[in-house]
Amino acid sequence: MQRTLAAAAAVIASTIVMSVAVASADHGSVTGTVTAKGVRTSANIVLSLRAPGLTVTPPKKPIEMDQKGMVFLPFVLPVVTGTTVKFLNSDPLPHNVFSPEGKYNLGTWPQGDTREYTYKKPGVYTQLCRVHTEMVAYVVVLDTPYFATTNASGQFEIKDVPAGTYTLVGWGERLKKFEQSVTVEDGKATTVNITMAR
Ligand SMILES: [Cu+2]
Repeated sequence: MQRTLAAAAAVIASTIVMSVAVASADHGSVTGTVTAKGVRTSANIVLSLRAPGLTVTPPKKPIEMDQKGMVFLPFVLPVVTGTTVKFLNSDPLPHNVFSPEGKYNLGTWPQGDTREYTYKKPGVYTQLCRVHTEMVAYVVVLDTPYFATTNASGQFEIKDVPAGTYTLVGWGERLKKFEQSVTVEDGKATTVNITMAR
């Protein structure tokens, strides 16, 4: 009987230790607002946290970028290095995808067909269409799992970030690159308000 009680106590003790461990693994976040000057919107700005030794795991399934209503959707697509992007065409006419930085041209294809491209190096890849010269989008390839894109109000939230010191990097179309050191604490939100300019 005593042995059973001791065993039960041991189980309870280990359960408590486990729940404490889960609580302490409650990561922090970085939130804030970007004010973009000299451009018409503070939306679609990619904020990412950089630090030495960060590793990324690309998703098993491709991430989609559509061409619909004569625009690329989304306009800015942040992904981690190694991600495959599937380019769709939802319009009743042919579209093309090529990228000057990536030096790839996936061809021109009709509605319903798709093409894929795997991004092996970090960087910003402009997506253009040879058929419609006004079409433009960006695939932003990152060597960090911690990133977010600003909404229409310029707000962003990078979630589930382990405690530590990072370099917060901002990228937006036609804007100068932004960099600032930020410290993240577990269980807390670090708020950073940023101004970016052309
Ligand atoms: Cu097109």
